[in-house]
Amino acid sequence: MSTATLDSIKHPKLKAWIEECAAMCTPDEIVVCDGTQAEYDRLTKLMIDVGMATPLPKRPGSVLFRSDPSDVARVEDRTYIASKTKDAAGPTNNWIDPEELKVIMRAKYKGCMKGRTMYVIPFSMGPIGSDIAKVGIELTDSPYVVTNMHIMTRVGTKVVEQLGTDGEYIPCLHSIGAPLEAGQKDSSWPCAPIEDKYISHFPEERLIWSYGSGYGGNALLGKKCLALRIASSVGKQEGWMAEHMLILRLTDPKGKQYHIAAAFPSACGKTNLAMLQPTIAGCKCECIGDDIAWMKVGADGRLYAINPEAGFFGVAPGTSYDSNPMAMDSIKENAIFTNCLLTDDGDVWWEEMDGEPPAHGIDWKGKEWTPGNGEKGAHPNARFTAPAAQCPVICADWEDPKGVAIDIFVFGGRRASTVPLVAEAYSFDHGVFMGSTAASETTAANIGSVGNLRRDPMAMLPFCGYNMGDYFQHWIDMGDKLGDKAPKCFYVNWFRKSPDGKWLWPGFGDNARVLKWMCERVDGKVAGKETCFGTVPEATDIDLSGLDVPAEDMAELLSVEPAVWAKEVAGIEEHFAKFGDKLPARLASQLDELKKRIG
Ligand code: GTP
Ligand code: SPV
Ligand code: MN
Repeated sequence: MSTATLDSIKHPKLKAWIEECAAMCTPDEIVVCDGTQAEYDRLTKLMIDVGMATPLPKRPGSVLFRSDPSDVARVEDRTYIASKTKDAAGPTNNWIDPEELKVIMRAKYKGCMKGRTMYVIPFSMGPIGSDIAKVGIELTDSPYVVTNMHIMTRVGTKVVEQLGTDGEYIPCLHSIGAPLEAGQKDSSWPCAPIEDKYISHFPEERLIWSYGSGYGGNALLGKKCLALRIASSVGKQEGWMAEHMLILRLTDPKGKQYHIAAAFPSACGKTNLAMLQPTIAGCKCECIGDDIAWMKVGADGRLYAINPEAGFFGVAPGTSYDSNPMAMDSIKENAIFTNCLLTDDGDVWWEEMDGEPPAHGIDWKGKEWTPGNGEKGAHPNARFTAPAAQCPVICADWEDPKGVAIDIFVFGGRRASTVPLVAEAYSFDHGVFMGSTAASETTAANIGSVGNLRRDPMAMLPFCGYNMGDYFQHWIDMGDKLGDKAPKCFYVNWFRKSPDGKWLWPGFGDNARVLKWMCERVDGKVAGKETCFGTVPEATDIDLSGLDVPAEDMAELLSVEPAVWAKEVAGIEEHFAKFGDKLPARLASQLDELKKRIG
């Protein structure tokens, strides 16, 4: 099979950039990816042959990878927004002067691809040719990144053709940061130590430089780096939105469609909600996207969303036929698994998968494992990569270049207390206030401590590519532009716990009951009671048919206690204080309104 060389690139600026990067990184070889199945198969075989990947006979076309134990998640501490001024990056981002950062990183990139191949990955975020789509070119020395990008984005020759000789693209340079000396044995997951990792964004130049990690959002640069950090900054300038949101379509028994976009922090339930199977009769849900939404105002004044991705990079632990059957069916074949347990019969397993755990297996660290040996079989941030087209409930319109008109925005997070199951905002501004003050307990999706409460506005804390005060203002401006066509805003919390630590709400497919209430609210068909936080349903307002949640649990789930919220206000004030005069006045007045409602 032929591998295209640089000669196939007819875009002088692109070619010059690739040559410049190659001169710095000194790979042994350059391969331009064509995005074909043959290319995917060739690279997968190469990784199997050198022992990086393990084939999974139980899942045709699928393989398992085990990462280095130091390289298991995004690294927020080592992620930078290198805008020209610190103020442009704002108080929530790590900032370094771009020129200073480039000096540091050039030294790291120097010779970093020695002994390796540099792959040139032309990819489109969004359907090729859609006017919302954007082209990126990722240069990487990781074949794992290439096969994952094949699934997660639209890779191939068509993208290069679309660029022509002068089309716009976002350059994304990636290296695992592990040059290979002649005769040196490669490790099965080469990467650089944590203190050498850099995930860097240059928003004014629309440039991404990533070094040292091969995992997820650190390395698959179309996802968080391009589709969120760079795109959010471009969206601010151009008047559109790039959000950390799933997109789903709910169809009611009369055939009326509602499109819902929901922002929850990493590992807080987006993939699950995106594919939910309602436990109530009559309503149908279909998936459009599970992580990112790009949204523009259409000619009719409504907000249209596309999913810029082409695959799912989903959290494996907790995924089961019981919790998320549609995800389970999406990963039966042609999937990549990372940091899951390998069973003796050539399958993968993770904590809380259906049925009994296997009697024996090889854990994510490559060690012998038996149930109860005190180790986790899969890493808590173990992931599957699977084509979105394999999801049985993927919406027929998921690749429609014009997108779907959003009716409902949902914000949320993991809160063991304080926040009710669901609340509706009193206005769009109040919805922006809810989103901007969203808080959640931290998860294993980032390297760092797990379970600490932090403010994660619109689930964008790690993903906003510019000053978050300006981002809040952008939300308010979008609301003004949309006027009465703006989506209605809600806030949910699937994660409230009883004093003895049990989930009060069954979650997953039963979350459709909450979505149904939202849709009925949009149509003015159902009641709710006003609380200081927002409009909250009474238990009788939600369809609880066939569900046996005890009445006292429902009461707890729907309770909003002013005394508790008075304490919450202190946390919100501290959070808002960070933004200084960048805090939009209308959010400050929303805080005043909240205080008045608390009394
Ligand atoms: P990222 O891919 O990191 O952005 O995560 P995500 O937001 O897509 O989260 P995901 O749907 O993968 O869920 C993460 C974890 O939360 C999994 O272990 C799920 O089982 C669990 N989870 C999801 N939805 C619910 C729910 O409704 N209730 C409870 N209790 N757990 C849930
Ligand atoms: C997230 O952390 O929100 C993810 C996983 O979707 S990663 O792609 O690694 O960012
Ligand atoms: Mn995510």
